[in-house]
Amino acid sequence: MATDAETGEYLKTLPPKHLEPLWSQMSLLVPALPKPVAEPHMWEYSEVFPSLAKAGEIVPEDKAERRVLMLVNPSMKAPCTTDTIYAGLQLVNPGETAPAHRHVASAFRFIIDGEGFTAVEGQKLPLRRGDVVVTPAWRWHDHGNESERPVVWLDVLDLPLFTYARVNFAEGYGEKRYPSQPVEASEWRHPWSDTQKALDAQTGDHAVYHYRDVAGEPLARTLGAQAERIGPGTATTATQDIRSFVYHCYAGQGFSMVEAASGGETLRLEWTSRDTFAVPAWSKVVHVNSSETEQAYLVGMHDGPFLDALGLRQSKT
Ligand code: 1HN
Repeated sequence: MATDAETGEYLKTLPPKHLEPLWSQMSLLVPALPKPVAEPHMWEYSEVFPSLAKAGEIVPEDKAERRVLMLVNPSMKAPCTTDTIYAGLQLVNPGETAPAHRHVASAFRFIIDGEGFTAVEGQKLPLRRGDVVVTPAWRWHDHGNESERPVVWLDVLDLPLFTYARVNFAEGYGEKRYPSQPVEASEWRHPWSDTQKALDAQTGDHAVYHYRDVAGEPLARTLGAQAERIGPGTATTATQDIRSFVYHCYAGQGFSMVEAASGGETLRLEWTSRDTFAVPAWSKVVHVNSSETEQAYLVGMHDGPFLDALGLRQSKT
């Protein structure tokens, strides 16, 4: 056996060779539990919207390719809302255009207020409250607003994945708009009325609807979306999932009890219509509808397809 002094001398010889011992870091690299950096966090719309509206006044169209406030997890840096998911709130004023571009990252949009349009690869789709509209990877897209009021939506992208695989890049289209034709029904547009119908058709106090594309697959190769209905005065059963979620409340009033993977205090995140919150991987979660009379509707964007593609989806049981 070497003495401590000998081991110390030996360890000093490693860094100049760009070597490090695994044995002193093994439990960090292979922890006993999933170890997201993100923490549970709530962005109340009543707090975010005034800042976004201000950006709508002081940040002109030509100074922001996209006028977005990013929802940055308190334990992380932009673009992380969770370890794998980026979310932001975007505002387009009447008459403005968010110019055409395309990129490797995939985007979902959940429309919060107002009415606008997004043109995805030539399909000019309406953006109406509650709709989920998908911009698949590498499709031309621009946004606009032909109404009299600002349109606001939640953007959800797989951007944090590109902090590891640095292969996201974008191309601008030369002109503000990519040529498009108005379309109501599209494989990329999921109107709220269809979602609510599917949720209300399910019996029981907790209904889950998984958004699917025309091939029956999740909406992106990296990200998926689900909507949930929680009956008046009821709570969901506790889940603990390796997926992380960005949740958005479409309607209702309630709270989510979120215990982080690392344990510790359980956070109570109060939500109402238009609020958005982050649920990191492996959190224990219960959603509670605190209204005795109204249904609550949540939409959860998650990284399930990414985890599944890599064979990483595990549960402890
Ligand atoms: C993007 O292209 C949009 O097209 C929104 O509306 C948010 C965040 C980061 C990178 C690209 C959009 C984005 C984005």
